[in-house]
Amino acid sequence: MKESNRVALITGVTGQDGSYLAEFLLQKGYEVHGIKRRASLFNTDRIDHLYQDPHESGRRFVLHYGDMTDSSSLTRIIQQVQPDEIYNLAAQSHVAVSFEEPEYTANSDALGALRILEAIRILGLEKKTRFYQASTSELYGLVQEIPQRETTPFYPRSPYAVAKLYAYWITVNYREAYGIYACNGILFNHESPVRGETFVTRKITRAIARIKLGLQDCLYLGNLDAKRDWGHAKDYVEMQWLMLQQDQAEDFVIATGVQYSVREFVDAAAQEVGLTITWKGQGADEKGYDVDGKCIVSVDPRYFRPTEVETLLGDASKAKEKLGWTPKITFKELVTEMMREDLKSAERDELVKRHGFSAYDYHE
Ligand code: NDP
Ligand code: GDR
Repeated sequence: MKESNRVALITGVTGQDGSYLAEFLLQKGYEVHGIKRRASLFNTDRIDHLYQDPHESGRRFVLHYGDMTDSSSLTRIIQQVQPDEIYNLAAQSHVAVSFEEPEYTANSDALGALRILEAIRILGLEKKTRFYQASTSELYGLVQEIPQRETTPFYPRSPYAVAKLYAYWITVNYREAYGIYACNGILFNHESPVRGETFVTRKITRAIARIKLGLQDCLYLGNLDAKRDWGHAKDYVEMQWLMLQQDQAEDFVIATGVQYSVREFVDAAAQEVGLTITWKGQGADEKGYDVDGKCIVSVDPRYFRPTEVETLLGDASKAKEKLGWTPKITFKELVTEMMREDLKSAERDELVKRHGFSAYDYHE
């Protein structure tokens, strides 16, 4: 079927990946439907540039209210949209928050995937609708093999990862039991300038920009030794699409094959704005100082997790061989882009402050 005749449905369209994927599919000519949940304030910043007025005819981008915890909304939307492809990206996606809200995380991340697969089955769309599940390198948790590939055993280390383990297996089960084209993308960490502000990379680039401009004194972080395989979200959403275009549904690891520690990410971000950090102390007492001896980074144990994932490194050879996929954006380019965008917004805040307005006045 021509791409211009295809209809895609994205859950989590207001999130980082949802916004990149919606843009990508619209460029391919898809009609794109997205599910957003009700919030008391607008939460569509990442997709506002894609908005199309509902009063205009021939709309290619349509939003629907729904929630991963509410079967009735999900089934209704799927029935109405009759999608050729569903990308299930919606999730309570913060690992640390999952320790605070384990039941909600299970409901949205584990049962949410089941609700969509059941809707496909109940509506008789098994042969029509292809399903992508946003699985995660967090499944490897306490790693059993380095690097991690599709055959590496799972050992989840958080309520988030355990919920995603259920979603992974229910996707495999519905593929085998009902012949649904359903697959898991086991994606390693991927970031961008629109990454949520509480994930470590964005927290770092935002804070370094603000420290550079005198808007903030210190960046407080948790485990600086954690190592991650960080890629760019833009590269990774292309892979999500590719996975649904094959003859047979399969699961794939998506990663860069290179890892850095959180500390190294801080150093890379600081270098972008000409700051050099000297690290002193260890564990909960570690601090980072600028050339004037001012403490600008400090460990705060409140950001330690009850069980941590210390190291993740992916092997995406299968994706390379079978799909011809390799990431295009390097770690250095990722950090440069994130820093550039966060510097721009810090400069705006600094300008407002310099002219005597508080952020509160400004928003009024
Ligand atoms: P984000 O946190 O940026 O986006 C999550 C999206 O899910 C948001 O649109 C959010 O809505 C929505 N959402 C959360 N709960 C619900 C709910 N109950 N009902 C409906 N929508 C909901 O995540 P990313 O874009 O970074 O990640 C996308 C997916 O990929 C997630 O499932 C994540 O777990 C997974 N993943 C992410 C990786 C990464 O490194 N980014 C790596 C591997 C997997 P709202 O905007 O209203 O909050
Ligand atoms: P992660 O991402 O848990 O890998 O999950 P996050 O950026 O939150 O943490 C990465 C590592 O950094 C350490 N860390 C901190 N993390 C945060 N958030 N805040 C801090 O202050 C801090 N200090 C140190 C963490 O302990 C961790 O080791 C992300 C999410 O996008 C998931 O949805 C996704 O499935 C996985 O990536 C792959």
